[in-house]
Amino acid sequence: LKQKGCAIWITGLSGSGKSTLACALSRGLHSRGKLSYVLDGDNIRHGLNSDLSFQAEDRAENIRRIGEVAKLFADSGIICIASLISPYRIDRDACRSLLPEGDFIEVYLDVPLEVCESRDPKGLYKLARAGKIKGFTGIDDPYEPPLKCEIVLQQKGKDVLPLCEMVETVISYLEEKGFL
Ligand code: GGZ
Repeated sequence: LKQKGCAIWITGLSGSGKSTLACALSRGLHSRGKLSYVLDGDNIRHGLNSDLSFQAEDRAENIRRIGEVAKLFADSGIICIASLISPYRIDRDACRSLLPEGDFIEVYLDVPLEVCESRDPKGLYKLARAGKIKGFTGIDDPYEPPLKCEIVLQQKGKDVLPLCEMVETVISYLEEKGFL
């Protein structure tokens, strides 16, 4: 097998577009003949992690398990794309340390809270503002942005970054680092 695996770890607020980016990236890799697999927090919480809540300890466990699974995928030569809020730096750093140096690629989807809240695709921000969901990230629960990470995707000005541009940025990084 010629392909070298890695973990692409997409972090950001709810509604920042992590799942959309993960999916588009996976398709982009597929069209280049590269095998990838998406581990999406929201999906995995319906199966493997259905026993976990959104309290800090359970978020830590959610992130830890996804990190361990990502490590297994990367080990097998697959490009694993993990998309989950992963709000705590310490939890993301613990996942980073599971993988060989250079194989954990942290991507910060830096979308302002106001933008995520105005999208509110599932109406969760509305519920959180109304106090019907407690401990919602960005509202009454913390989000710690990366201090230093491999890729920051930040919009310039009013318009959101086009999806294809974000995919291109990540793919160029993978090419540059010899993963593609
Ligand atoms: C944050 C929550 C919460 C709370 C439910 N806080 O945007 P979504 O809806 O589709 O994805 C979010 C998902 C978060 O799961 P993660 O596994 O990514 O989170 S973490 O990494 O922090 O463990 C959101 C929904 O679940 N959701 N309650 N209280 N997001």
